[in-house]
Amino acid sequence: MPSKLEALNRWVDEVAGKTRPDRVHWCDGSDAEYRSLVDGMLKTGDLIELNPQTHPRCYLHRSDPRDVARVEKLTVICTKNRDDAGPNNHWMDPAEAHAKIDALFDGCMQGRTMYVIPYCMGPIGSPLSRCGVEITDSPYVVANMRIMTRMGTAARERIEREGSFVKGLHSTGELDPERRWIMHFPEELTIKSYGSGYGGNALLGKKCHALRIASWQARSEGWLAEHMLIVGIENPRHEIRYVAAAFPSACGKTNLAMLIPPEGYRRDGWKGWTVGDDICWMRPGRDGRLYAINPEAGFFGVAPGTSAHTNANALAMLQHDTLFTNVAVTADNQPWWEGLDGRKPVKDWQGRDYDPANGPAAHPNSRFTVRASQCPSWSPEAENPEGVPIDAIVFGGRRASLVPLVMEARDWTHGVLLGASMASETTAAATGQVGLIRRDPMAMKPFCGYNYGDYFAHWLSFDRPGAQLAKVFHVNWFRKGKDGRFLWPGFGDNLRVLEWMLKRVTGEADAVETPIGRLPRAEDINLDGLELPDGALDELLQVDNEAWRAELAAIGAYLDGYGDRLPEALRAEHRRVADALDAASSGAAPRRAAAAAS
Ligand code: GTP
Ligand code: SPV
Ligand code: MN
Repeated sequence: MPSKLEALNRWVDEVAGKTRPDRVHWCDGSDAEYRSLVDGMLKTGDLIELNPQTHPRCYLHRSDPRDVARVEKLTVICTKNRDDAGPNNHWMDPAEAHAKIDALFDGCMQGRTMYVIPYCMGPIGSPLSRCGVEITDSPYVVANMRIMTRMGTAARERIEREGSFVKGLHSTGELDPERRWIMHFPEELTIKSYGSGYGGNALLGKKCHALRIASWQARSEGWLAEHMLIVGIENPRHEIRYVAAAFPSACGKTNLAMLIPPEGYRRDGWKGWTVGDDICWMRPGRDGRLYAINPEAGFFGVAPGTSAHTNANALAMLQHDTLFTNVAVTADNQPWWEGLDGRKPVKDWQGRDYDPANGPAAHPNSRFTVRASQCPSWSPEAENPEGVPIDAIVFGGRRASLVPLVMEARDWTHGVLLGASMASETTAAATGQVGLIRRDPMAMKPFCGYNYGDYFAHWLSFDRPGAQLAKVFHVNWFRKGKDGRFLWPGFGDNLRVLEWMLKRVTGEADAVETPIGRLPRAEDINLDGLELPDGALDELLQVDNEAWRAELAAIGAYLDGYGDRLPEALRAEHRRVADALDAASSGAAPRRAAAAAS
């Protein structure tokens, strides 16, 4: 059924004229529609039913093996002025980009159904939410969008009321990596994606809209669109404080968002409440605090490493009504991945008989798609149209050395520098080599839709009279010892670090001032019930001045790459930290005894 909004109908007609599908289907988001999509995909083999006794209504999708992750080198930002996209993005002139991708869209939906998906990112009634329409020829994309967003009639009605929406056009094309583009036109609120059926390349509401386009809009409208989880931490006094944390892809957001407190903590009444696991939209409220919503309605999470031990909440929600992509299967047709348990898979992610010589059974970037409400720790506040107040912002990366378990920024400006200085090992979430350290400010390197210099300035701008900003921290769960093993147990035990952070927020914990930030003393982290190897915590909290001087030099060189667009205040903050390190090394400045910071 076409829409009451002429502009929407016109665009749909125009796209249909170009792509020439056999049929056009307007999605209503109903259960019956989802059922019929699944039935169709079971017939074509796009989906395989998993064991209905152990995993009712769970299905497996096997991607083309050349299409299993985001492709950053084919992801482009098309702005009139190249500098507006910045050195952090691949750029293409908008006219050239349209011409290139429109040639691929020409007639590409012949013989197929074209689906029109109106969706809302965020609660339908929230002023912070934003809507879009994705047109796609992939029923797999429609099924995923149904789980990941508020999709269908209610979204279409909001779009008709507002009269505007982000346009997203997608076709799986031939899945030929040589004929693939993920293009963004922020000035036109338009996305065009061709040649990939995979997650972030194809579910346009997610990274394309909710981060790349939204970050652009957020800048002009005074809010933030971030690659962050949102979690509520309830303490024994039944106070819930919300934390937003930015870690790069496959660096622990889903796991922290669903954290289960260690046993002793549980006994004392601590609890984690999941609000979001990937994207956070945040803006100052009338009281000056930052309020955040999760624009998504589902999780598209990393399967490998998910187990009853690491993330029991996730495992519980994956027992029914879940789509699995590129996992392995056991002899009795249950989904399986590395790290799940000791069973042996029989088929790998490509459907071959499992042979360890072929590599892991599940693809390292295999994923599950599941409705957020299936998560046992799902927070009722996730539906709050006003969002939740954020008390702590956390940045973190995957760093085998140097970066301590946790540190606190002295103030907002220093916090922005901590975010801008982030670096992390690359992971399987994007194509390319895994394990290389690269700069990934605020975990937004692949997702910031504009020049990072302007983005840092936008972050700094939130520090203004009347603002009641969150405290900013930096963490590293991935520090390794000499034996190559993680020094910190991670997962639920990360609450021990969050407890210190939240007690810093309420003024109940001490910190030690160092040139790079404020750190807890070893005794400030509660280790009750935890066996850490001798000296591990000291190593985790150690600051190596000489190595940090080299790091600051590298950070400075990186930031200089943004030239004139880099805000002077950030440059000055970098100089302040570098000078403090120099002074500490030369002994020129009187060394502060481990003085408690305010
Ligand atoms: P995206 O969905 O790609 O944005 O990733 P994410 O940040 O949500 O990552 P996720 O929580 O799915 O974690 C990715 C991988 O890191 C999984 O294999 C986890 O098991 C592992 N991981 C998560 N948290 C921790 C932790 O605290 N310590 C260790 N050692 N590994 C972790
Ligand atoms: C990520 O890569 O950060 C993801 C998965 O969350 S995707 O949706 O593919 O971007
Ligand atoms: Mn992500």
